[in-house]
Amino acid sequence: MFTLPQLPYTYNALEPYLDAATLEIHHGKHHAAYVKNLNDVLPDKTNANLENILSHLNDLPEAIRIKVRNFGGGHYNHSLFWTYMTPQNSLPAKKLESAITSAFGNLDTFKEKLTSAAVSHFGSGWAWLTAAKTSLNIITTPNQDTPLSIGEIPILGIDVWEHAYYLKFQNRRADFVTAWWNVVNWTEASDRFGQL
Ligand code: MN3
Repeated sequence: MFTLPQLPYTYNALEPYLDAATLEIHHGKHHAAYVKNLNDVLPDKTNANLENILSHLNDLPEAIRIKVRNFGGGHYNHSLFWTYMTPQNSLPAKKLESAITSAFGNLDTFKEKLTSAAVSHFGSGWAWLTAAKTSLNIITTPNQDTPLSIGEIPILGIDVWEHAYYLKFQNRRADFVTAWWNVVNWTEASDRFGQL
């Protein structure tokens, strides 16, 4: 059984940047539905390694491949997304900051580039900072596709589906992304990068 992880903070913890109503529906309804649907598709996968499954989607039977890609990806991406945010102030650790500086010039330029990728991504999807072999990349993925399925490791990412922001920001995705930077959990991103 795949299970909905608890948020590492309360629904109102990211106010005023991200509102409690959106977070509650996003986690308690949208993410919960991905978990339920994934369990319907893969009912016997006790202790299944989702990262491994999503990294090798082509090994799955064709009849369930797209469902696992969507529901499994939805579960995986959202599980990451909650940890990418925090009400606490945080800064990138030295190793991540150096890698960002050498890949993008400096932290502000990186933030501009990830923002631009997130805002210009057409339709539903995600914008990511990923690691692939020796490089850091900014990518976007459509729908619930994960960086894993193209061989990249997610370090930080933002959900740009309308359900992530519409209640508070309506069509203003750029304002949502700007607000999101205030709650980014740099400690988490640094830990993930540090483990590579
Ligand atoms: Mn979402």
